[in-house]
Amino acid sequence: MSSSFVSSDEIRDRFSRAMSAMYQTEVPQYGALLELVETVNRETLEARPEFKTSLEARGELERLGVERHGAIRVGTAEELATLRRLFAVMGMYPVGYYDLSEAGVPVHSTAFRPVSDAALARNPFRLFTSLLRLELIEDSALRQRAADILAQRDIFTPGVRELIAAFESEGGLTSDQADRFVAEALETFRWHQHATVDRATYDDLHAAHRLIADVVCFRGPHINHLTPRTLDIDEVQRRMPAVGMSPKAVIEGPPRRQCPILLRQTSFKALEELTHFRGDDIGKHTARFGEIEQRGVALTARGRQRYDQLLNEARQAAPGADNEAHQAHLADVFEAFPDDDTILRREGLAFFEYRLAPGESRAEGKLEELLSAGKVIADPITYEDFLPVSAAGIFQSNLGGEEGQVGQGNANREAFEEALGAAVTDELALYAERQAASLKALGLVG
Ligand code: OOG
Ligand code: NI
Repeated sequence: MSSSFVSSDEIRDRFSRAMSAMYQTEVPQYGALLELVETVNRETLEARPEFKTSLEARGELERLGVERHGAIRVGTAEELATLRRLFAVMGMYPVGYYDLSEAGVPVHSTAFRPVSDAALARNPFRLFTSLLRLELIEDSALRQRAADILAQRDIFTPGVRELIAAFESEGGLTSDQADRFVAEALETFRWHQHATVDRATYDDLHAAHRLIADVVCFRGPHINHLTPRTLDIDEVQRRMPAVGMSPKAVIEGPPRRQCPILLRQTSFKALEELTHFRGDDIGKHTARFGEIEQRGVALTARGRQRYDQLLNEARQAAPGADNEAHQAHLADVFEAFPDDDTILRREGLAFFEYRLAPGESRAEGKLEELLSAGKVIADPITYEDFLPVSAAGIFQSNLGGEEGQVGQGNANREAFEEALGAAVTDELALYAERQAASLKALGLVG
């Protein structure tokens, strides 16, 4: 590779900053959310110095301030496949398959994200990317109309197509090319006040499912939210109303814990935005919002099964929509899930990364003994992915809370991968590799 190329990590970093700046001008409330999260993070670190030290040791503190994730929705296989090539320029690859039809949302999804430890540490920016499943629209005439509209648009600028091709043939981009790439790529995700269809078409598609109207009726896949990472999601949720945001009713995911697991998320509700339709009609479209997330340890297949079981159990007997009651109920049910790093590790419920304690030069002996003696440290590996049930909750909160009338629960990973033009990486394999590599580097076995 020519040394005049900038790294993909650098391009991703520039892009995520540019995306954040654009979204703050498009949705000013998002800027206010960033400020709120920053304040709460600062206060949390001040109040808990030992927590700060442990985040620092794990390299988590530095990346805390950079953007975490966003979400987009596309309509065709060609759009998805080109996005795959576009994200590869930024070192973002498809990880995981999420079936949202389970929850009545007619899409399936992946997350484009960095995969190596170094890339994640530099800037973990990721995009939850959903492909509309037109086959789940029952009305065949409407299905055809949506497909025809989608076939007419090109969501990419000629400039970005050229730069993607240059990256692929040359193996990289120079700094100037990278800047142009960021500017051109950003165009794909910009909000357009002007719909590409008339009011009647919008209304028909909207009636089939709000999400279908959102994907089909605009020039491109506008970024629909960005999500900073908070260290105390309960506190941010509590403070949202005071800064003029209307939080979604409940925080998705597991309850608050000593040893946070997976991912907790909440959002402020989507804004009603003025939309111009063809034929000079004006209306409103509701799609864009702000979200926050708090990340915990990645669970093994076993831990994840346990989580899914308990979450299901909790959902069988959900006590109303109020967040406090919801959280108290979840906390009761999750009593059954160990809340101690050592137990999570010994029971094989979560992934850990091993390192020598400060001052140690070699790891000699058995792993458990070295850990007990404090010579080796096991750090929880942060969960970098998403949760389908939570994602459905986020979708629904900004789609007006309704359950769509689409075919439920028919995952089709093969069709998704065919549209994508590649297989998605299994996220559990990535965490397992990272854990194994850390042991190997110490000359130890698990
Ligand atoms: C994506 C919703 C899922 C998350 O954080 O789980 C998501 C969307 O609304 O397009 O972003
Ligand atoms: Ni999100």
